[in-house]
Amino acid sequence: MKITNVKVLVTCPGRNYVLVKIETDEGLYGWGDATLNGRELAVASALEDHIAPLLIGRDPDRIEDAWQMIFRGTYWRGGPVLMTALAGVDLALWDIKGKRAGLPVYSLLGGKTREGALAYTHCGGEDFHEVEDEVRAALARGFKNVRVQVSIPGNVGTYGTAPGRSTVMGSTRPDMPYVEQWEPAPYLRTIPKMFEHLRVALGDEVELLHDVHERLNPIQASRLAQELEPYHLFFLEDPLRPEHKESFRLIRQHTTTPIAMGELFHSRWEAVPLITEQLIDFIRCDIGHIGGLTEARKIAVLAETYNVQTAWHGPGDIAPMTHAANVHLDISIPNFGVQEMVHFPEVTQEVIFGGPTFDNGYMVVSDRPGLGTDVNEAAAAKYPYERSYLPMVRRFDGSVHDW
Ligand code: CS2
Ligand code: MG
Repeated sequence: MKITNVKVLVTCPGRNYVLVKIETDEGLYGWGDATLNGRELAVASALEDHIAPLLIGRDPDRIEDAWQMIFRGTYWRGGPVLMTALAGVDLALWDIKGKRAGLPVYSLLGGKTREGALAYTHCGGEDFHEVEDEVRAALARGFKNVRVQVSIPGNVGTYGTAPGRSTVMGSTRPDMPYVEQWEPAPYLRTIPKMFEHLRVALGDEVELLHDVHERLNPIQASRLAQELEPYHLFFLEDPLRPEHKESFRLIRQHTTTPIAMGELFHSRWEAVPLITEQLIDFIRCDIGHIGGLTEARKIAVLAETYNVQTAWHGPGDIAPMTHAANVHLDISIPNFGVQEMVHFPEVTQEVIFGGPTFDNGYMVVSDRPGLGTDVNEAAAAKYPYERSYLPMVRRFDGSVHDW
């Protein structure tokens, strides 16, 4: 079997996605996801202009060799754009391999270790009562784990809650980044109070998670993690930016709150110290930005060796193929922890269908060969790319902060 064509499809059914279709001379094809929020066209160009020509004529069965060739075959390797492009190719090749074998990808990865992947969903609100109501609604839908985020008094727009279109320092145009205003002090005062409210209102059984979204400095993150200990979080996510791996030691010295990190990693070497020094409890790489299933399963094995569990990134700005890859890997490894999920809107499912489904707190994938997802290319053509950016954040004094 030979690869005959690599098609890159940029479509915007609800939000922009970059999809990769690898076609073969025997009629089999595979779809991958190469979506990088806010820099979609950079990835599309990396694929169309640089990577696709290297794949034509190759045997699609040789996934590891293709991975090594694409990753190591460029002198300046890695980074989010190139690793997202590589992930798109990798997922498409695993999709083909499954179709060729007549097996779902989880079977190729060693078969089921569990029936489904315990899922968590996002609950956000303007105040504690609104968050509580969202958690109750999520529990009623069958979730047992929920991530909770709340607006911060005085801040404009807070990650995980209604976006704040600050007109103070940014544009309100839909095709330009809106600017949020954020200060750490009110955030650090508010979050422990939110968990106090939720534990009193909901009890101890519901598993609560929180995403700091990399906005704190090491001592602030250590203080927050310590103050949250009484509320027994399932995990506290992304307390620091990935550039500060050594500072996770400070957090560890101050708390037993479980720590999760990894969605911003674009290389397994970023994960190594946090795993081998057991500075984290959950590794949360984004399979669509770390280089695909071929790379993620190597990280899962390293994590297993150090008793670290997986919690792959599962946001709304990666396509259902990556969510499917998450679950195929989740249900074929021994050290699965939890799986972030989102419900895709109808308009997205019109274009990209066959993704994982939700069943009473767990995500499941079909037994269809490959990843199980497919794309309606005619429908995709109805939704052309629309430039959009992730938000930006500035402090009240106008200085840039991390979103
Ligand atoms: C978040 C993401 O889901 C999460 O854990 O960190 O929603 C993240 O903000 C986006 O994927 C950024 O593009
Ligand atoms: Mg996150």
